[in-house]
Parts: sequence; structure tokens; C-alpha cells
Amino acid sequence: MLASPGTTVDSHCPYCALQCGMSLTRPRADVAGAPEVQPRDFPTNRGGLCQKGWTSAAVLGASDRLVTPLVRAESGELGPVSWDVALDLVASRLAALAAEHGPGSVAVFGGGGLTNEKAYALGKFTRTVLRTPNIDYNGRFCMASAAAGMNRSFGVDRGLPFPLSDVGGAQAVLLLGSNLAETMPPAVQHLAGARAAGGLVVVDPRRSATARLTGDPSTGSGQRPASAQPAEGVHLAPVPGTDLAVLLGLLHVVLAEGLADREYLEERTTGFDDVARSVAAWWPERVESVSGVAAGELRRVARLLAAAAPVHGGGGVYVLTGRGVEQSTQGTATVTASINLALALGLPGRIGSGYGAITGQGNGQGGREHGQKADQLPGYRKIDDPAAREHVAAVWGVDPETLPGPGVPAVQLLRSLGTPGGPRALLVHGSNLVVSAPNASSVIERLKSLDLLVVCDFVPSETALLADVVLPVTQWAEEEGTMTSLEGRVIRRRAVVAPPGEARSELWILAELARRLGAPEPLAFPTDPAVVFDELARASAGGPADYSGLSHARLDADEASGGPGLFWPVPAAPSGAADPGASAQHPGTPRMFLDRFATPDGRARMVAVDHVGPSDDVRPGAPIYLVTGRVLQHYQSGAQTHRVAELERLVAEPYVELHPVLGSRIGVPDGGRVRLTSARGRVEATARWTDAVRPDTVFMPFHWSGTGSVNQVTTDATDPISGMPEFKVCAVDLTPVPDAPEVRPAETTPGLDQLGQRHGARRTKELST
Ligand SMILES: Nc1nc2c(c(=O)[nH]1)N[C@H]1C(S)=C(S)[C@@H](COP(=O)(O)OP(=O)(O)OC[C@H]3O[C@@H](n4cnc5c(=O)[nH]c(N)nc54)[C@H](O)[C@@H]3O)O[C@H]1N2
Ligand SMILES: Nc1nc2c(c(=O)[nH]1)N[C@H]1C(S)=C(S)[C@@H](COP(=O)(O)OP(=O)(O)OC[C@H]3O[C@@H](n4cnc5c(=O)[nH]c(N)nc54)[C@H](O)[C@@H]3O)O[C@H]1N2
Ligand code: SF4
Ligand SMILES: [Mo]
Repeated sequence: MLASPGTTVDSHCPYCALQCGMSLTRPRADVAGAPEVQPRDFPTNRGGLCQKGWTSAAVLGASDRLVTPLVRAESGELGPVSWDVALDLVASRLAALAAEHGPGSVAVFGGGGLTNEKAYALGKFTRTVLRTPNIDYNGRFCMASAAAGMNRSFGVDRGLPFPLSDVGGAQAVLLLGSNLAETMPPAVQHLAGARAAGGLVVVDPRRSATARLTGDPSTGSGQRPASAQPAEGVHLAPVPGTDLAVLLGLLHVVLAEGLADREYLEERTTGFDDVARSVAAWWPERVESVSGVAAGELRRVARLLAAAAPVHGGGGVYVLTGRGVEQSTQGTATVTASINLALALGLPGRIGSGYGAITGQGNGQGGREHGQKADQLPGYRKIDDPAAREHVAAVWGVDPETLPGPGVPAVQLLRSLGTPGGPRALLVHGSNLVVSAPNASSVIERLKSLDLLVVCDFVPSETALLADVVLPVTQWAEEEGTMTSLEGRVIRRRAVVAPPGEARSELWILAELARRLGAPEPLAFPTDPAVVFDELARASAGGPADYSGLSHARLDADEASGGPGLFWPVPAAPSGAADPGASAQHPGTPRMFLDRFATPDGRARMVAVDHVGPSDDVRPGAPIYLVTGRVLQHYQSGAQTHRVAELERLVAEPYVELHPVLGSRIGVPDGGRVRLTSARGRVEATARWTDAVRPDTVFMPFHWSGTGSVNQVTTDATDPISGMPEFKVCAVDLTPVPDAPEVRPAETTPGLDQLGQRHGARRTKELST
């Protein structure tokens, strides 16, 4: 139920996994207006918000919000239709394709921004109504390598197996490939302890905003000016894609200098001897020759970390990874090497120390637990596990035999679209693939080859503009639900304003499609998020991500009483417990692994890994490394933030960071136009000269479409274990763009202009404040 005008509800930011607490005040007079956003004190943000959070309400009132279903007419234009017409059309075409080509001819692509309830309903709909194995989601682009590494070593994947606020007390933090200062600015306060102790170590080929927090003037060269201020830490700037060698070198030094926590290794791990042998030949000078990080710096960092480890009486160490090291063909191996280093220092499962991966999307954590992943059933169960199939099928009221088996990871799924024997229809829920998928031009080609593309979104994203049917959905402050933050804390999203026009919740859309596709009773698709959550909780019972002790009511009561929030696993109270009331409730699990890891023998597994290097390495013809990432003001494909005038003003156009030495050698001045060409395609953008990047490397954010879309250039080579694409590193050639500006049309399809609606990345609504 909506709050009455003028009242304030507690909710969270729509964007990233930090899920900063905010309060939303419903406008008094203008019921359709945007709510007022104020930060509130929540453990992840402690009253802070970044620019995206502050301006997030603008997207609710975007001038081109989708307010009615759209269907592409014979003329090629998208035009408005009623919900009945749109849903009948989708259902009949899906049924016809399945009848003619089998259930596998339909595929589904989900997103880590969906609430837990929507992610769960999407997986259930796919497996029970469509009965296709072909589902995956954009978390494959984001958290798959961290998930694979943590599952293998710890037996469970919760990004941070401890509250983020624990990090604030540590003496040292090793941050690999994360630019927290731009991607989660309020989280920087949790680095305070390490910074004060001179223990912040940032590994990034760029002197990113986060690397600058170290105050390290040397940028990993080992050339430290004698006059330098006492630094807050160390910045290592390896050759892109060589972090794994750096990690092997750090472990080599820890072992060679007798700094490991032998007792912990003995009691809590397996596989140490193999790992020790595997790093024996990675002495620092060899690592230097591969990564460019000075041997002396490696030794210094290894000693700094060891001194802060509990075994040497230090104040605690966290090893944290971000996309910079995970979006790699050796992403799982690099996560594993990070975990091996953490285990050798005796960190995981100790209060005040640990390893964690920093989850990205708003519900990047919950989104990977409830069944939109190709190989997964709710509760983070495996779809090929007979016991899991039986349990979940019983909750759903279907025969386990009817559940499909595992599907394929996202990149493989996208490559198969429209190919002989591949899916002919795709339903997209919460991803803008045209901009964000690797090697995007080939993805666009696959999307265009489909018989039916259905996109649910609240704005006409570049992907929606390619669709045959576009279904308008509710967003964030218009809906109830739950999200799971980067620390595994389950939190409530609350509705404060009514959705515009005919926008509907995806829960309703899935229920309507299920009904039209003849879903048999008792297979039910409830539309009340609290009821969906209760079902999700039952389906997750006994799984690794157990939510069975939670409900919307319990989460609300916990928050109302100022509780610390509830971290999964939260199993239900044992049935038959004497007191089924509050005292019998499981308190949740803020800190995991304190007694045992989630492996069969309770020990963490150390796994030997080796460095190979990026799949698309520099060579004549492609002599420069391209690394990609984010800028503070824009979010992902930009579908949301390009519609916020204030953010657009701050970062108005695609750009490439390059070193002045490189710029002058190839004749691209600061502010000039530069073209990047790879084996996949090319991209053009404005050059920004900066000495923050290595002279052999350029950096470009991926937030734009069309000519400025860096994913035209990136490789879709994937990690062999996680299926994660190598977004971060590829080889390019760099040339100045000739004077005559080349105009390539953006990947959009005409249609909405005819409806009097506006589209295009650059047109935005002025903020109403
Ligand atoms: N402003 C903003 N914030 C966001 C998002 C956003 O789009 N915009 N998205 C959210 C999501 S979904 C995610 S996944 C997170 C991502 O958060 P981060 O992982 O912090 O973000 P990125 O900018 O993708 O990458 C981090 C850093 O990796 C570095 N890097 C590139 N190649 C390499 C390499 O080979 N080695 C190392 N060590 N580093 C490398 C880049 O220079 C970059 O500074 O952010 C979340 N927060
Ligand atoms: N080169 C390069 N490419 C990258 C990355 C990189 O670092 N470099 N990072 C990758 C990573 S980590 C990620 S997470 C992906 C993200 O890339 P995308 O998957 O494209 O993510 P978004 O841009 O957030 O797109 C979400 C879309 O869904 C809509 N949406 C939001 N919430 C909902 C909802 O509840 N329901 C529905 N139906 N729609 C919704 C939004 O309006 C938007 O159009 O990009 C990846 N691509
Ligand atoms: S850090 Fe993330 S959750 Fe916090 S305000 Fe910014 S985008 Fe929102
Ligand atoms: Mo992400």
C-alpha cells in the first residue's frame, strides 16, 4: 500500500549493491511527482549518498518513461497497444514457437537489479511454464568469477561474508581491481582504519580515484621521492591482466619469509602443499618482469599485509576484489589466488579479517541466489542436484521430472540466439545488452535475427528499441520487495509513489503470461511481493542461501526496532520449537565461517592456479591495452543516468583516458577525437590526457551507446570456469579521427518519436527540484 501524501518511508537507493539507506517523502500536492530523497543512517552508507543516489528520483519522472505496452507494427514502428493485446501476442507466439521447435526455442535474460521476488518468479516461470533450460542473466558479466572462486574455496558464495563496517577497523586492506571511490563513494569511510595505519594497498593499472586515496606518489615504480608525505598506503599499477602474477608473487614472499599462519593452515584448510609448490617459482623479480611491479614493492606489500595479520598480532587484514581482476579469462583463478593469499595469512573466518568480493548491482547478491542463473534453483541450489529438484518442485507443485536441466552461461546463450537449433525468442528483464554485452555488435546482430524479442523496461533502452514487444514496468520507488546488499543483508524496498500510466510490476506480467500459457493448477504466480517472498523463503529452505526464517513482516519489524538487519543464512526456527515466537527465531549470520567453511569437511580449499595472461594480448597491429570500467556519475549502460540532467551535465560524452606521451606520439591532443580499433570493431570518443594511466594503456568507461560504445571493441572470450567475459582487458590500435566527423547512427530503431515520446541517450528531463 502506498504511503499517504507527505509521509516518509525508509528505503534504499535504486542503483548499486551498497544499497545506501535513504528516506523517500511522497510529494504532498502533486501525486505523480517525484519523491524527495534524503540520505539516512544505514550501516553501509552512514548518512552518505553519491551523486547518483541524490538524483535518483529524476528517473521516476523521465520524460520518455514507458507508460503503455508497445508492439512493432508491419510498418516497422513500435506503437501503443493494450495490455491484453500485448500479452496475448507474446503468449501465442511463445506457444507457437515451443510447439514447433520445442521449449528450448525460448530464452530468458534476467538482471541483478531485479528484486529477490522478481528474480525468483522469473526463474520459476522459465522452468515451470516455459520449461526451457535457456535462462541466464547479467550477473554473468558481473559476479560470476567471484562466485565460482568463493564456491570452490569456501563452499558458498556470499560476496562479503562479513558486515562492511568490519572493514573499517582493519589495519590493512588489499583492494584489487576496485575503484570504490567512484563506484561506491560512501564505502570509502570503511577504509578509514587502513588509511590511518598506512595499510591501504590498491592494485589498479590506473591511478584511479581509489588509488589516489593511498597518497602513494610512486605508482608502483618503486621510485619514492624522499620528500614525499607519509603515505596512507601503496598503489601498485601492474600491466593490465597481470594481477594473478602479482598475487602469486605476494604469496611467494609470504611463504619464503616464513610469514604464513601455519596453525590456521593446518587446522582450517586443505591443499596448501600444492599451492606452496605452485608459487615457488614466482619470485618477485620474475613477477616484476611480467607485471612491471617492482620486486621491492611486492616484498614491501607482502610484509605490510603480514604485519597486520592476526597471527603476527596485527590489527586485521581484508583482501577485497572488484571487477578489475574478475572480468578476465583468468578471473576465477585470480579470485582463487586472492583467497589463497588470504588463507595463508589466516584471515577468512576471523573477526576483523577476511576475503570478500565487492558485489556490483543493486541486487547483485540476491539476484544470484534465487534461480535466474543457468545452473541454479532457488536458495543457491544446483539444478542438477536431484534432492534440490525434488525440494523445489514440491514447493512449486510440479513433478521434478518436468524441470529442465542446466542452461548455458550468458555469452554462450547470446551467441546461440537465432542460430540453427538455438533460441528464436528472447525475453529480457533488467539488462541493456546492446550497450553492456561484450563484442556488442555481434550481440546486436543475434538480437535482430530473433523471431521474437520481448523487453520489459521502464525506459526505452537501446535494447527495448530493438524489440518486437516492449512491456512497461514499475521501478524502485513504485514497488515493494526485497534486495540483498553486497554483505548478504536482506533489506526492504518500499513503494512511495504510484507508477505512471499503465506500467505494471513484472510479477503481474509473469502471472498473466503464465495464465495465458495454460500453467496448470496448482502452479500459482502470486503478484503480492510479500506472498512471493514467503514462497521464495520456503523454496530456499535448507539451501546455501537460506531465507526460510525471513518474511517481509519480520524484516519490517526488525527495521522498526532499529535492528542491525538480517544477513542470510536465516533458517526458519526448527519446527516444533517450544516457543515459535521471537526468541526462537534465527538471528541471521552477519559473519560466516567463524567455526567452519561451507565445504563437506568444513575446511577451506586452497587450489593451485597459474598465470597465463589476457586472451587478446597486445601485438603488432594492436599494441595498446584497453581497460574499461566506470565513472562516478553514470550507471552501467546509462539507461537510467543519461536521463538525469544533472549527471549528464557533469559527464556529457564518451571519453578515453590516455597518457600524454602516448597522445603526442599518435597525434591525438587532449580534447581531440580518438579511434580505438580491435579485432571486433571500433569506437570513437574524446581523448582526455592524464598521467593517471600507464603509457601503454588507455581507459574507457562503457556507459554509452552507438559510436561511443566501448563494447563494440571488447572481447567476448570467457573464463573457462565462470563463463565471465573478459571485459577489462583487450588489445587495440589507436588512431586520431580524421577532421570530418564520421557519423554512425546509434543502435536505435525509429518508432517512439512517432508516438510523441522521446528517446536517445542524450535527451533528459530537467530535475524538478
Ligand atoms: N558510478 C557507478 N558505480 C557503480 C556502477 C556503475 O556503473 N557506475 N556499477 C555497479 C556495478 S554493477 C559494479 S559491478 C561495480 C563495479 O565496481 P568496480 O569494480 O570498482 O568498477 P570498474 O570501474 O568496473 O573497475 C574497477 C577498476 O578496475 C580497473 N582495472 C581495469 N583493468 C584492470 C586490471 O587488469 N587489473 C586491475 N587490478 N584493475 C583493472 C579499472 O582501471 C577500474 O579502476 O560498480 C557498481 N557501482
Ligand atoms: N566494457 C564493459 N562492459 C561491461 C562492464 C564493464 O566493466 N566493462 N561491466 C559489466 C557489468 S559488471 C554489468 S553488471 C553489466 C550491466 O549492464 P546491464 O545489464 O545493461 O545493466 P543496466 O544498464 O543496469 O541495465 C538494466 C536495464 O534494465 C532496466 N531495469 C532496471 N531495473 C529493472 C527492473 O526491475 N525490471 C526491468 N524489467 N528492467 C529494469 C534499466 O532501465 C536498464 O535498461 O555491464 C557489463 N558490461
Ligand atoms: S553508492 Fe550506490 S547505493 Fe549509494 S547512493 Fe551511490 S549509487 Fe546509490
Ligand atoms: Mo556489475
